[in-house]
Amino acid sequence: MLSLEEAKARLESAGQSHALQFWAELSAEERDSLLEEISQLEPEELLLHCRAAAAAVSRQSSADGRLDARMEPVPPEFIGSVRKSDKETLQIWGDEGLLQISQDRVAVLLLAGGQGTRLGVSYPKGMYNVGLPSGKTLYQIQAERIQKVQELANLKHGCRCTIVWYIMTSEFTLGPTVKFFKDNGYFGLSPSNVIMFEQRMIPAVDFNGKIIMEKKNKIAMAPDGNGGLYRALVDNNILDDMERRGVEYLHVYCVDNILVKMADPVFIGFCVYKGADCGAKVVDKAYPAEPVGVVCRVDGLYQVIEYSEIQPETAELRGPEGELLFSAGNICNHFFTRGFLKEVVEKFESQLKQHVALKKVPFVDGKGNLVKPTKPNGIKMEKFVFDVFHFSKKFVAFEVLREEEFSPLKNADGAPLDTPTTARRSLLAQHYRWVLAAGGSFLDEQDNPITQKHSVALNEDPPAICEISPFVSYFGEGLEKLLQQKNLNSPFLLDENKAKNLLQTI
Ligand code: UD2
Repeated sequence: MLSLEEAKARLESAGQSHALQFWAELSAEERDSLLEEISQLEPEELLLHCRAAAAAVSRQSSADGRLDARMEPVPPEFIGSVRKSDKETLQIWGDEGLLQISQDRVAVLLLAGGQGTRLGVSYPKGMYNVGLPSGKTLYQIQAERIQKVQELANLKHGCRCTIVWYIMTSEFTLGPTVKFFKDNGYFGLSPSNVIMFEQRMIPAVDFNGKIIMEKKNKIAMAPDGNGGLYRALVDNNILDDMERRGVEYLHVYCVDNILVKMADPVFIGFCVYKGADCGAKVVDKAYPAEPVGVVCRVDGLYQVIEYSEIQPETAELRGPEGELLFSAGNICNHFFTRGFLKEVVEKFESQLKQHVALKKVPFVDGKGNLVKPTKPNGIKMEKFVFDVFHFSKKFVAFEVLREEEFSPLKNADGAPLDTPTTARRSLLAQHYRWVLAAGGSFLDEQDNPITQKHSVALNEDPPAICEISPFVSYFGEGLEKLLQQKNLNSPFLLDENKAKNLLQTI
């Protein structure tokens, strides 16, 4: 930790001496925590960061406009698609993925350093329970899906494989995430295969390039965006760990999509089959302002333009059939080879774009009073995980079905979309469809048949409530032998025990 003199010198060289203005009023403990925080700011970077933040605000709007003019949609023939591929092709990709998994060459990496501000909970989003009959949280569902894919690969290839789960957290989420996993016995996974690490934090800066103090002894810090991944990989020797374990392919995903297919064999297989070093799952965008980035090309290179940065007129552009021109919606599910990641961290990380977000950041004024601003007063700089796509030598996009793969939890209930209710409904609707496809049907509590509905709208409750544990089925497979011609009383929870009982009755 720096001494007071060293801290003063460091701050002064970056034009940030005000961070110590309340020093005389602080207790010994408060002084230590402030010095600790200042010690973690690298002097050169601090100066550049504050200057860049102030300069970025004025540049921002004009630069984005220029980018829009250079955007082109991804030609359809460059997008692999679940919808447009026949069963045999999907099977070939899925088999390839399971083969790679069986050889321990696939790992998953969860981006879980975000603060979940929109959802408004004080704990990490992965700990959220959306009110499923089982009461499972997002973390538990994900942990169980990992175990199920491992089992599918083991059964097919007679092995005992491991999918390592890397989890990127931040100062906000590390402590509670570690505790949650420990308290829940890592949901059946071996702790040595669940590797949590922390991304860096950076200071919020006001419009004059001065770091914002949120308390007299505390700088307002925020995680450096999900593109902080690449630095965090280096800081925490994650690529070495992957190499040591023989992991060649990484499926990176965001925490809040209740339908996420962990280490999806079809996606992994597709990317491997195509010889890709980098890939992204996309869904057809639902409406122009949907908060997902669009995968497109800029100057011939693949890129994602984030929803916060695309001009509304561009997002609304339509093709000849009335379809959205920029329709390849990013769902934050990415494929990377270890070789590509190595190249990124060695050669390109420092070139990653800094995105600017103007935010209302609470601060202490010159008299030490806490002020909660009513309009944006601060700049947060963030890197985005997809900003490495244009360094790829072979990029692929893979279009998946929204109802099977994408239902994010972003907002608290009461908002129209992406809430706990919509997430719960999507999962229950998916499992309802799986039961019908397997030849099962539903009865109500009085044993009256429930009329079947073969298509359930995205934001609608299915006619019957049914939840299937990931331990029983990963993507709807294996249900026929259990459920064909069975009448199930809604609500129906199909866990491992019930599946065993059903097998015994056949
Ligand atoms: C993300 C995508 C967007 C779209 C959407 C789909 C980015 C930059 N944008 O937007 O294009 O795919 O998801 O749901 O990827 N995170 C960290 N560290 C941080 C900030 C975020 O790990 O410093 C994690 C966060 O915990 C979450 C993921 O990154 O798992 C996405 O973050 P978000 O929910 O803030 O992103 P959103 O919805 O703006």
